[in-house]
Amino acid sequence: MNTVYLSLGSNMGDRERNLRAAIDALPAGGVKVLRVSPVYETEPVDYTAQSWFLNLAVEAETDLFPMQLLARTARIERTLKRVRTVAKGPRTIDIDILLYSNAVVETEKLQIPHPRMAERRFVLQPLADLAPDLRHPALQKTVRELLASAPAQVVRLRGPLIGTKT
Ligand code: PH2
Ligand code: MG
Ligand code: MG
Repeated sequence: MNTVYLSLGSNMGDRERNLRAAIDALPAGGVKVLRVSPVYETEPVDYTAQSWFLNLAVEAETDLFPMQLLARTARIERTLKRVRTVAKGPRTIDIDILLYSNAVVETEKLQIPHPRMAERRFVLQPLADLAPDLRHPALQKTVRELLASAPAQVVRLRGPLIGTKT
């Protein structure tokens, strides 16, 4: 079993419903959800001409290899009708793999730890709620330390995600 951390985001349609549907779809894909962070309403970064996101983090366990896990999360994204129009633009659901045990994966299709996680409060804040003392296997800093030095971004606590099956 490997412990994995995922970042989920939505800024189109019924955002909470999309997050809930993605979390509920994980177990059938071989991903056992252990804990879900609170939901945050977050200012868009990178591509800023888009609506605010709801973001959260998930702690899960899986026997899938990293590339298999990516295939499962991509399938859930497709099922939830994610359409890729603009890079880093609006989406019904985005599921990113942040960490996979202490693994470092460097392929063209998949990089773990997620290459931009250290700069993103919308990732680090919910992750810090679950695992503040977790150490980034490449940067050798804890999530709490990364959050303390991350660039400014508005990240507002909205509260727990209600109604997931897990
Ligand atoms: N995802 C992006 C780009 N920008 N901004 C916020 N606040 N939340 C996101 O999930 C997000 C983003 C690309 O995946
Ligand atoms: Mg993303
Ligand atoms: Mg993504």
